[in-house]
Amino acid sequence: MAGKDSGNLKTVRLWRDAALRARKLRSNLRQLTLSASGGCPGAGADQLDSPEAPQLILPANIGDIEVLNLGNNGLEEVPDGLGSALGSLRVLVLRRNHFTRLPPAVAELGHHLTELDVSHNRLTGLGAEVVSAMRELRKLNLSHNQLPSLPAQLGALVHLEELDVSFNRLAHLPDSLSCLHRLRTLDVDHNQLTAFPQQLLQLAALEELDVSSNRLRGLPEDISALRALKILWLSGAELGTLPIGFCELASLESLMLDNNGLHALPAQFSSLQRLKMLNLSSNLFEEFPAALLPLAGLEELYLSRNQLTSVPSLISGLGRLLTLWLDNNRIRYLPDTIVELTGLEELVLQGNQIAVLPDNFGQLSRVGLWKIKDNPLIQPPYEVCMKGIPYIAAYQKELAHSQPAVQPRLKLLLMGHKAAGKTLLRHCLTEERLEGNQGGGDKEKSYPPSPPPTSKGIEVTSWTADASRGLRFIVYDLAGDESYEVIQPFFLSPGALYVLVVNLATYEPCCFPTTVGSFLHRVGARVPHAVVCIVGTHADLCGERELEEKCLDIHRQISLQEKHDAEGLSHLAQVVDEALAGDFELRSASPHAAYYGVSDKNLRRRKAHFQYLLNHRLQILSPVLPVSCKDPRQLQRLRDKLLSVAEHREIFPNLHRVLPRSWQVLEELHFQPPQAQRLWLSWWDSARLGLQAGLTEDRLQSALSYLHESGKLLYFEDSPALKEHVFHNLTRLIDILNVFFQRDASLLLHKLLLGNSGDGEADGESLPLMALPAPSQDLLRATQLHHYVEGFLLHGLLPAHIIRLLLKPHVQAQQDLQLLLELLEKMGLCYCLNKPKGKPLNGSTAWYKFPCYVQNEVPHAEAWINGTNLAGQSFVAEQLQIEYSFPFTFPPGLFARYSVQINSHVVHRSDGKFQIFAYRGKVPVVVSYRPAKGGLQPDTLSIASHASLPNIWTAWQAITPLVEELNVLLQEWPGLHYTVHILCSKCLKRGSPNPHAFPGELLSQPRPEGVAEIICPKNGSERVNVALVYPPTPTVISPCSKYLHSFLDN
Ligand SMILES: Nc1nc2c(ncn2[C@@H]2O[C@H](COP(=O)(O)OP(=O)(O)OP(=O)(O)O)[C@@H](O)[C@H]2O)c(=O)[nH]1
Ligand SMILES: [Mg+2]
Repeated sequence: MAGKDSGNLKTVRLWRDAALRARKLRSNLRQLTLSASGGCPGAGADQLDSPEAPQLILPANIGDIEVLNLGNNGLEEVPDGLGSALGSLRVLVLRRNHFTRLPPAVAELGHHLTELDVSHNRLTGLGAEVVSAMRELRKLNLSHNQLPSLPAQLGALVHLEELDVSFNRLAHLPDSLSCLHRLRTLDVDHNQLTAFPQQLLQLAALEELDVSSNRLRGLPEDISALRALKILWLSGAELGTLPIGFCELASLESLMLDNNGLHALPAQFSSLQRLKMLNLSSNLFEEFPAALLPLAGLEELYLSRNQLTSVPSLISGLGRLLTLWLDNNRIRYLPDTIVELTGLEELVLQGNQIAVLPDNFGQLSRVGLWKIKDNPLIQPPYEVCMKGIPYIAAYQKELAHSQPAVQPRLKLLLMGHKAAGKTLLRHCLTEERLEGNQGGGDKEKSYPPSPPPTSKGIEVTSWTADASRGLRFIVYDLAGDESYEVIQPFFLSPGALYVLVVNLATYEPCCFPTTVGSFLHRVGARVPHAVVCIVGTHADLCGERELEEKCLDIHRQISLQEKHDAEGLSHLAQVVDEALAGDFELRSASPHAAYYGVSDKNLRRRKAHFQYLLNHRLQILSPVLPVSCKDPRQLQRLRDKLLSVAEHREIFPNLHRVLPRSWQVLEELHFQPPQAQRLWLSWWDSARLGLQAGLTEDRLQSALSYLHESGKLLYFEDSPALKEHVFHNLTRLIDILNVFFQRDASLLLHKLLLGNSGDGEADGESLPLMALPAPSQDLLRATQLHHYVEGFLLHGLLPAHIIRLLLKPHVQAQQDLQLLLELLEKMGLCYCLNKPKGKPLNGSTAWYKFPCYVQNEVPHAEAWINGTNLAGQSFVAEQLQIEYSFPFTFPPGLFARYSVQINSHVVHRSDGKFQIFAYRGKVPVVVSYRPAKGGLQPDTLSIASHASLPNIWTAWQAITPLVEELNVLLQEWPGLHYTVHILCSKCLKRGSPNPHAFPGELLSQPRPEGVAEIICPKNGSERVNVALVYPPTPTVISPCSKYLHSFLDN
């Protein structure tokens, strides 16, 4: 009984009950289980290497055995003497073998056999004689075979009580079946029936019937004859409608009707008063079927994947309901009475249009399974709803006792290419409305404002866009210069409005990828589902026609890109589907197939990820909005437009939410002295403020996520390294980041000279200067500092005392510097070159390396060359190489941050712009990044090592932590599509330019049992040792980001 949509707990329960029943029946019998000597039951018989079918020998003296299990042995014939040796046999289990027909020996056992299980074999026929011989049979399982028909003799087995012929190829059932008057259970699901078999209507004793997954296309009116029927499964049977006679099946307790194209139920359906479980999922109901409301005994109701828009208040009449699934409909609100269903244990509402939950949700305290994601929730806020009923209850209670405050505020990010006009646009938009700035912004209010001389990386300002409604934008202006690539992703958060700025004067269709396309890819990878609008500046420099054409071209190319990406993903999802359709054994035998050897579980994960990517596309608002910063009217139009987008309830539902007073107090407390001045607060500091505001720790998270999304502060709840910090002082954080990422020699020098001229010399770390006259001292000092600046810009190297000078205004004590450096390390921006792991530096100067500054193309490569032969001939050792490819976009700054992240795992490293050579222990590793070459080859990042075959585990040990570290970083990019492959060592050894790539999923799978080699389809099906493809122990699949996680859960 495995209908497509019936994969719920209840199926499992039913199965378990049946299994228990069967076991109980047999528990008093003498049993024997035999397996073939070479057989390895767990691995499946197909994998046996032996060309001959396995032989089983029956032990002597088994005449009194009553139950014989020969399952899972790869048998084609039963052991010799079976029929004569087993005079008392009653139960024979032959499942999961290779029988193509019923063994004739079974006929000899026929007169005493009561149960026979031949499921999961290759039966194509039964043999009329054998069937007729089994006169006493009570239970027969023939499921999962290839039977095209059943013999008429089956009808002679008049004692038969249970018959399972599911998963065969039956187009008809024999007429004689109607003689099985004792039949209680019949499984005919997953066959090729084209109508409901009339003969079944004679089976008056039938209690359980499964006809799912046959194309029945309707039921006969006289189905009412099956009066004893308690369990009826009709999933995926293309019924379309139900006849009125159906409603006379008065004994029905469980009914599966999912996936049948049903629009409505007959009014008489309400007479099925014994019904406890009803599955109507995946049908076409637009209205909640009223005929269900009188079914007071109903305990489980599934209405997932229909088109319901509302739920009637009378649902509270279903007072025994334990399970209610209403996911993936179009429900806009729930009736207040739903909270009267206090017995509910499962409530599934995800994928609807619910914005507000009824009050008193806390009454549903028994709900353990609660799914609400993918609803435009406003009240309570999404974060609260996701956490579960107790949180909703607490929130609602608090709301009832406090005065709610409305604070519409939206984070607005300006992004785009260098000199696109973001900063001027920000000035012009916020001009006269400037409400004192929040971040490192400047103070000009005059028009025309002159933009700052050098772009400042990231600037944050607050803009009261509509004073009458109190609507405020927190504007993040992200400079387009590449130097900032490594830090900007920290500022891209969900729930914001992204404004992509394009200079229309210089725009040409050929520069779409660099000025628009790549930005969209990045935002989509970091914040899937983000809302983006495109603003074209410099309109004053374009003719009317030119303006129109360019805007249209951008619009067109965006659609093309979007279509191309979505099609690509759908295709990839389809490949996974196809792989899933074949079974694992088949997959493991097809080296050419895309998912060679990948487990079903891994494939389902993959599929879920593709589905997530497809369902969470950017929301790009069209058309392109042209504007000239010189024209106040156009600027006003743009302001109005941005306001109307922000105010749009469906686009930004959160803007309209009513917030609890405590959240507001929490926010105010963060920005009050003394904590306001601190660079960041620890999570505990924040929690203490939360307590002051009346927020207990468990509810703090929701409030902080809200403040993060609305742009007020930064709080990285998903980052293991950063979630202990709350960055409320954005101005200072950005100032500090800008110090390191502005890449401007004169600015750096200026800062150093300023820093050095102060009282910094008092401590021992300042520059050691000899006793020289003052002017020469100055000169020498300047030269030395210049030298440091050069080293920094070329190699990314800085000693701690110079960093201290650079950070002078932010650093009072040595301890401050230490904390700051730790923060930069946690952010993955730099690492300490010479600090031994976990030990302090004894007096010597600590040197820091900022990998994003590394310029040299080729690092010192001794480590790697040791393994190879310089003449370019083959490697002495075996190579392991894991390759990540990024077909759409490579996350900006990823390589630099990864360089930092791996530092705790490696020693003796040597860094190049695109490659790092290092050792893990004594084993060499190399990490290399290969940027995309045009559109043809994707960006790749690979991690490699080598060792001799017997020692290959050392190479795995070297690369596994690096792989896991990369997986952690990639979680910051939930919308990113990338693939992982294990390159074939044999191909690498041969120096093949195009080595075969095994699916990366194998990294998280155990090595297949009993298999020593797997096949590389390149180079004439060469055999590769499994140890070169599967790690010794499977890598832990990194916990996916919370977004995908909840998606997978559902
Ligand atoms: N004529 C005209 N000039 C503009 C317009 N918008 C911006 N500019 C000019 O374009 C140049 C670049 O503008 P910015 O605002 O600094 O560009 P940006 O996008 O902030 O650049 P980065 O910060 O480097 O990424 C400046 O000289 C602006 O004065 C416009 O609408 N019309
Ligand atoms: Mg700028």
